[in-house]
Amino acid sequence: MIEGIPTSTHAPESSAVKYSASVMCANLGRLEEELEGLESAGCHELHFDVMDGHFVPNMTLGFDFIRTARRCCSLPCAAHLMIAKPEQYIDAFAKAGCVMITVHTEMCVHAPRTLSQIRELGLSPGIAINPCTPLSRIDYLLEYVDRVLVMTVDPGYAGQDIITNMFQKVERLKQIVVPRCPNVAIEVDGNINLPNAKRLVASGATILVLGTSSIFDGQHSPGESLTQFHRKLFLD
Ligand code: S6P
Ligand code: MG
Repeated sequence: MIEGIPTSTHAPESSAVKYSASVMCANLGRLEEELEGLESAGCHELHFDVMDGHFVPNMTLGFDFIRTARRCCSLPCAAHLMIAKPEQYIDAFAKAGCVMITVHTEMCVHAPRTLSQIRELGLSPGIAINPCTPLSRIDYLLEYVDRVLVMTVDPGYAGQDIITNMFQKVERLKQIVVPRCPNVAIEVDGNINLPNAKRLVASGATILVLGTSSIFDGQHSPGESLTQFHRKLFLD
């Protein structure tokens, strides 16, 4: 572990920025090795993208995969549900071992109820918002969540380019969140490479979802890539 990255067991709360590793971008043939390496390098949590082929045109990770992956390391698991009717699946994701569950505002007809459902299970609720959905859509939900996940690409796939006016969206969100709900984290997801991460952190992002643009490049070990990423983001 490199100096400067707090580990999950060494006061991650003191860190201004947390790293959430997007497991769908990992080399699944080496899952255990990659997740162990990320934990040793000081990664804060695992990010599981769950897609249903309805809300987004792709299908990905489900309960069984999460249950298996979480046994590879002791990092807390966050589910990013890109699915229709998320309220029907909260219990199942809790049972699979997710301690943070984020649902999309575009898919929540009764969002306060769904977010309370997550909270009542003793889990941490989050609300996600698509690039073209206005922030007003989540204004009345801030008191129900621990995090707002700002999609910086249209959800569905890894490896896309950031939608550049998302920098401004994150800045605006910070202006709303900080005076009202200072403990609500701002998470960004999609093409979080080093230059984009620098701008997004400066704009107010506090959780970075790291995928193919940073730690899962298919060449280097994700743990070593995280160490380098952190060093270049904060220490260089
Ligand atoms: C996209 C999904 C994301 C991606 C991640 C990929 O729908 O929610 O979590 O897995 O953003 O990272 P990258 O660096 O390939 O864009
Ligand atoms: Mg995601």
